[in-house]
Amino acid sequence: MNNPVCRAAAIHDMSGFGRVSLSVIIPILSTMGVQTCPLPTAVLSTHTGGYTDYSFIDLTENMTRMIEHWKALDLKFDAIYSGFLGSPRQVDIVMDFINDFKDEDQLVVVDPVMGDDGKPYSTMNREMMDEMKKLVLMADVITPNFTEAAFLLDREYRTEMENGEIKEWILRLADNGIKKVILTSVPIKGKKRQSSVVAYDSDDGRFWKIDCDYIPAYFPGTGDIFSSVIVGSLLQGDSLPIALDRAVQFVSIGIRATFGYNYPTREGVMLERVLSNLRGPVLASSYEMME
Ligand code: PXL
Repeated sequence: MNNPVCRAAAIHDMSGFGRVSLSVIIPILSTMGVQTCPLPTAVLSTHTGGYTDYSFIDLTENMTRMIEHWKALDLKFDAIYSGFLGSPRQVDIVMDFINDFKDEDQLVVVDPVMGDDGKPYSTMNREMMDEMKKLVLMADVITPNFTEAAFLLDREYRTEMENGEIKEWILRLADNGIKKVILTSVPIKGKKRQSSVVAYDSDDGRFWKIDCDYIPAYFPGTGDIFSSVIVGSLLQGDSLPIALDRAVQFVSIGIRATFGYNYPTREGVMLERVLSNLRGPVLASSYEMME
């Protein structure tokens, strides 16, 4: 691939208010020097967490028309990155998209957005979860949170995990050829309020871990922020543990910048205040190898 500026197809919804999905993915990837081409799955007035009565326009038919045009233009993508999908048919469309736009040295990242905190999002159902299980198998990198990992593996959500159990879950997820599995919000045994990010690279069999700060608030969109920093970082050639460091630090800076205000958490983190941090080097790295 030789796009002078890395180019990513971003297949996500556009929620007009509340900073999630394309509203955070586009600015993050642009700041990291990646041309981001949105293929919107749906347009919502707000995201679905913390708001009710949101408007929702399904864009499935428009997706197929956009894809036909992109094929006619013979577009090449250095990365394909998918997230929130609105229907099983959309999952099929994304699988076809990955097949049709497959290219050498391309990065396919699937964030299997399905739920958080042990619960599915309101638009999720069993059929969608089954479709997501198929889609993740086409990815080089997946970034489920712990809740989504439980759904993908058909396992009970847990509030404490030992290192050996975490590794077993991740290896099970990596079966069938997924090269890198990045698991977020992993509950740690004995540390009730803390969570970790744990990642596995099947190329060298190594596990990486970063323990995350605890802040007593939940901000929607942090999964999208995390995954888009991972995409930008891997595209710029960072190693997996450095990509983790960048993503964890950026989410943490975003949350800290927001938490100090008395601000409605459902509006997401104040990305506008912290975006410029993405331009700097990783200063204090905190990853560990997990034995
Ligand atoms: O950040 C995940 C996400 C994306 N898109 C929509 C959502 C959510 C989480 O609530 O509702 C529409």
